[in-house]
Amino acid sequence: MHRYFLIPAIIIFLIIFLLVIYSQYFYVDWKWTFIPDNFDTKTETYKEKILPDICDDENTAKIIKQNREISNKRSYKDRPDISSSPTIHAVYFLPCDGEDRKFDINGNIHSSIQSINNWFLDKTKSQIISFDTTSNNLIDVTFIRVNKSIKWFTKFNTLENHNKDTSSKIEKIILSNQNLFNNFENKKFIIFFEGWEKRISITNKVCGRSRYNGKVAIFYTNGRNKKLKSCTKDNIKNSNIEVFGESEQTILHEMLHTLGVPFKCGKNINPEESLHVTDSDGDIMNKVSGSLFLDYNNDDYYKHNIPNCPDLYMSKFLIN
Ligand SMILES: [Ca+2]
Ligand SMILES: [Ca+2]
Ligand SMILES: [Zn+2]
Repeated sequence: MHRYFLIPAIIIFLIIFLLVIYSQYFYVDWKWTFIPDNFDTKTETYKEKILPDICDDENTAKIIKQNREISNKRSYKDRPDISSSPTIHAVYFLPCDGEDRKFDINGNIHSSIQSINNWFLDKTKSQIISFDTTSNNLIDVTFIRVNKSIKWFTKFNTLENHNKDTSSKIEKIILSNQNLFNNFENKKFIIFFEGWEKRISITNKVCGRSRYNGKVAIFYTNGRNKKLKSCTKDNIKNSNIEVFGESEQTILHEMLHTLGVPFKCGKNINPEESLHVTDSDGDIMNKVSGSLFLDYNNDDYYKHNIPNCPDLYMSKFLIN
């Protein structure tokens, strides 16, 4: 080949090669196709986001009440309990700058939890999860808004260790406000947080979080911007009682983790992290939260007949 052709060809090849390297490794943002909420598409500039006065990211976390959010259907603390037996209590939890989508009073949380128990009864034939309810049989949801912004909940700081992620911050606020709840020792919590989990990597999309055998499970009801309202396709906003959708699968999966499910003594526990079962990806406790089975083959956590191994069937948080 003639060298007057070869030299430009090599140069062009090198330029393309460098551009590809640059876009892959240095300018990662190009992978995001969505437009941030505060981006003005007309002027093509970022509007500075002004935080409401109630926000205070500097001082200690506090629960705040605003007159305009008060409604006689809404409760800022746990309503009187019907019994003192163990229950899971629901909380609608908002950062100071989160939009109030009224999930606590418009029936969204209630119907989501109803559909979880419909599914649970269908799988067990005899049991449901014991939720804290009101005297007229609605899910008792507590409304909590805190003085911390979504930025505070999700800020990335390399100096912060893993314990300071979004979910740990939420958990800490719940645990340090025990006075809001009756019968606290016998309760676990499902939090519907109007925000999202801090992203650890580009591939990591967290829809729910919980502490194994802990007190608090969290479901993230919002996304980074308007086009990405939730990390699940069927945000609870559109749910109805008949649908056991992706959101409900995540919510149930996280709540079961707080009940210690799956147990380490199960037959098909993932040996790497021992938090999920591996025998079927249709299993609710598979790492992808399936929707078909509550313990596929009954050999891990429900009615498994393994000697000296706990069984969800015997949990105090279930009602026969
Ligand atoms: Ca209650
Ligand atoms: Ca199984
Ligand atoms: Zn899990």
